[in-house]
Amino acid sequence: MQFELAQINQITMSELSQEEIAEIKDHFDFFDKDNSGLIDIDEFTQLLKILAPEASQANAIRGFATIDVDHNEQIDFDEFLDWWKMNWTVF
Ligand SMILES: [Ca+2]
Ligand SMILES: [Ca+2]
Repeated sequence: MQFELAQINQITMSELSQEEIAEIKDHFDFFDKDNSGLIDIDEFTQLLKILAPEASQANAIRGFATIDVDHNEQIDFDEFLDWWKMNWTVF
């Protein structure tokens, strides 16, 4: 079962279906509390508390900087999608 799961993850990483993208967009919209279409550091800190309760504020700041590839201090959906495909592994 472990092996099958790993295979599924690999497929997900290379190619997402429309359904998967829609599902990730739902997560993105959920965390985008002010519906700005972007996730800022405050929203990201809230997100991290749910996904990784043990993460510290320093983790949140470092993680945010890693995900925010273009350094505009906002996470857009493309950046979020790339991060999600890596299974949130940036910390
Ligand atoms: Ca927002
Ligand atoms: Ca950005």
